[in-house]
Amino acid sequence: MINCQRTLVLIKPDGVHRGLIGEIISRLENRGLKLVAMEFRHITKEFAEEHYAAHKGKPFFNGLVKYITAAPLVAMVWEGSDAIKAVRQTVGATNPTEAAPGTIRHDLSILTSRNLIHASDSVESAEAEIKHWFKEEDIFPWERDHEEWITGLN
Ligand code: FUP
Repeated sequence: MINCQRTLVLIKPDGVHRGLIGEIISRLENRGLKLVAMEFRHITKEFAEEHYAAHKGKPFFNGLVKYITAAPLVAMVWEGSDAIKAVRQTVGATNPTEAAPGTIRHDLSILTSRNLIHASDSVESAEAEIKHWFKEEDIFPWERDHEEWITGLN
C-alpha cells in the first residue's frame, strides 16, 4: 500500500449520545480505510488535558475538556493510503458550518463545540496521539482479501 499511514479518530461523547457511532464508522469504512484498533472509553480530566494540550490557555479549553470527559467515547486507529489527509477530508472543517457538504461534520453537526469527531491533523500528531491512546499490543494489523481493489496501483 502506497504511503500507508495510521491516524487517531475519536467519536466524541456527543456522537455516542446521538447514536452516530455506526454512521461515522460506516463513512470511514466506505472510504476504504481499515480499522486496526478500537476501544469504548470514559477518559479522565488529566488524560483529556494531555490530549488537548495544544489548546491549553484558550478560552474554550475548560469547556472542551468537560465535553470530552462528560460521557464515554469511541477511540480508534484507522489505517490506509494517506489516511491522515483522507480522514480529515471525510471529517470536514472544525466549524461544521464551514465544513463541505458530504463531510461528517457538515452532515451531522452544526456547532464547533459539538463537532462529533476528532482526527489527527499531521504525521507528528498522529504518532503522538496514537501513542497516548493505545498500547502497541492493542493495535491489530490485518490483511484485507480485496486490498488490491482499494489501494492497488496502475
Ligand atoms: P480539529 O483538529 O478540527 O478538531 O480542530 P482544533 O484542533 O482546532 O480544535 C479542537 C477542538 O476544540 C474542536 F474539535 C472543537 C473545540 N473548539 C471549540 O470548542 N471552540 C473553538 O472555538 C475551537 C475549537
